[in-house]
Amino acid sequence: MESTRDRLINLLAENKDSFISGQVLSDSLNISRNAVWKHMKELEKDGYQIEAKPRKGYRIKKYPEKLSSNTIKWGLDSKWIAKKVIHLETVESTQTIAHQAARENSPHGTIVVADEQTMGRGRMNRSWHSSKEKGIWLSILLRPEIPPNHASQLTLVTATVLAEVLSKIENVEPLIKWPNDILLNRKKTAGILTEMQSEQDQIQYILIGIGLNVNHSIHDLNEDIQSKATSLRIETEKEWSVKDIIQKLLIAFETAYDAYMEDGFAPTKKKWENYGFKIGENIAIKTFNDKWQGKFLGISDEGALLTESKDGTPVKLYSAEIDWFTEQD
Ligand code: BTX
Repeated sequence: MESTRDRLINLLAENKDSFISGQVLSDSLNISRNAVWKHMKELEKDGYQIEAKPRKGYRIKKYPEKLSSNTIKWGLDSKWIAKKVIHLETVESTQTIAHQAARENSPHGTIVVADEQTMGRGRMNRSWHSSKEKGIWLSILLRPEIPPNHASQLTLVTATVLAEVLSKIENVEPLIKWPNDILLNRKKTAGILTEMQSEQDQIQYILIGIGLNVNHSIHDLNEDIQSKATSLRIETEKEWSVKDIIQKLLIAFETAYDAYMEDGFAPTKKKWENYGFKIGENIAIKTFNDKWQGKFLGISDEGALLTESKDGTPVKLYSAEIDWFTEQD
């Protein structure tokens, strides 16, 4: 059940540019006009700017910066993403909450956002540091009708979206380290974790987990990652609105996802390659039984890493250890 406060915010949000009279609000919410007025005072205390005009009524002028389901939805002109927003202050991992939401039939496009994660997850059981209100810790629930072996393409779609959104910021030049780390000045600022629940040939759901360091100072980054991680604030020397970036990401993601469903992976491949870290340069490759150096050629039509084999012919690698940071001859 939605609280009266949430219903009040929704009513005001639906009439974004006009006023709603106290009487209409009181009738719709079944509370007294005095109670409406009291709710408005509470909203102001929480950082909402309310404009009240005699004989006209109320309107929200500005939302608070603080994340909540309401502030994320406010002004978010989306078709299907984030129609359901689950916002929590502290969670172990937004992925865990999103799995639960998926099992409870939450719709395609549901998002889970937290201010802080105490056990944020990276790939292969690694951990992801997610300090309070410093970054974006977000999971997107998708129910795509694609074969399960195409799921990793959605990770590359997401990496491209992150790079595109960040590249719009002045003096920020993101690169994607294959498959999906976002680097600024060769340091990791975002990571993506894709988890899938599927049957043999059918996806039940996919969770795309995005972690993006936004307002961390160097001291807010854990010691073990200080030399290889960064944040938008460290790179631009400015604080950023986490809420605005979430909204930009969601809209860009929705557009990119729809385009992927419509046109397949080819357009994403091209975009991804625009941002590919070390494309055209030599990298050191280690597979389970071999080691060599070859030029990084790009990604294949399915999203595999395309490099030169020992004899110089192109080869696709689906998993390999790459030495990205040591300069090769
Ligand atoms: P990954 O396995 O590519 O990266 C994990 C590695 O990155 C760690 O071992 C560590 O070296 C480094 N690292 C950890 N935290 C950070 C950080 N804040 N910034 C830069 N480097 C870091 C990448 O995994 C996938 C991360 C997804 C995180 C999101 S947050 C929302 C969702 N919920 C959740 O639990 N995970 C995802």
